Amino acid sequence: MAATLGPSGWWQRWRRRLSAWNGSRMLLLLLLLGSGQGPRQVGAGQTFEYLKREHSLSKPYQGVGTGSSSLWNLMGNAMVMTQYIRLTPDMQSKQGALWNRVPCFLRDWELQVHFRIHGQGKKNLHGDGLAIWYTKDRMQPGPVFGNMDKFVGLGVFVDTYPNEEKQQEAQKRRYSPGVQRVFPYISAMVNNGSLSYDHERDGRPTELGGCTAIVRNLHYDTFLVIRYVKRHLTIMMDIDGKHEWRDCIEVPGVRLPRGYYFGTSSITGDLSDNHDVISLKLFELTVERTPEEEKLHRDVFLPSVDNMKLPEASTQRLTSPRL
Ligand SMILES: [Ca+2]
Repeated sequence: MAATLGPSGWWQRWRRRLSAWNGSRMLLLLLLLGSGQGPRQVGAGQTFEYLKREHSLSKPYQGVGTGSSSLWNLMGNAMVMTQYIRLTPDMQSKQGALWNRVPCFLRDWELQVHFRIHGQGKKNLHGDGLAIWYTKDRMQPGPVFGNMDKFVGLGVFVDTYPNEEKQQEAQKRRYSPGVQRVFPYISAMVNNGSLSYDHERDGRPTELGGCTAIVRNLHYDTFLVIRYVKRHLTIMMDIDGKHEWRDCIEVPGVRLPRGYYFGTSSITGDLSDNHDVISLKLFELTVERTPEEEKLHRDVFLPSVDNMKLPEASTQRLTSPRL
């Protein structure tokens, strides 16, 4: 389902901006470390970024806790350490999550995730990975990387264990060329509450796009960026230690309601890993819209993707409470 973009003007500006980033990643990091004071203009375009503290998380994690005054709430086995938040330790059958308490009403945003996945397990003997969420519900434990199934919103998965591939192997089946995915693998899914995430197939039936991301046991920092601008979802990663963003997923026509929650979660089963989140930084992006775009980009009440039919949500509660 992955799609590429036409050469629209704003996208060209984004591309230019990205290449500018590649050359000045250290500067960017320095800016980020000291940012939060007003807007930061990137490049010569019209785009401004504002760090939104109420949706961001960084050391020393003072806003994390269980109380109602905390900006971020922990769940399950998640633990606050001095240098990171550990969603799960490298032990079997653990699950943990971290949820922002403040709903996000921004139209255009970018979430930068600094994370680390590491453990004792050798190749393909580790799991299961972590997920990043922008969803209607929060703090709902379940089977999808520690979060509920049939979620409503966006899920981005950093899946470290190839369940489907292992099953195929056990049945002595081979993939046809071009079908096999190499793990760890990043994929994205948009759900209106009607779809189940198929864990046995690593989400293949519902993925919007994906890419291989060798992210385990690395000695340098690994980052993921989820950008949502003008209904265009872009996911990039910086996992090679080169301070460069690499494209992973691009999907136009993604309609996400406002007022959802950001979160991250992880689960281990028979196999395990340490799944650590070092920081989550949410930027408001200000972009210009033409009057036509303003009309087109009206608020929606259920997540959907253009040209992709999702089954109707089984629960009408999402839009109209049943009397
Ligand atoms: Ca998997």
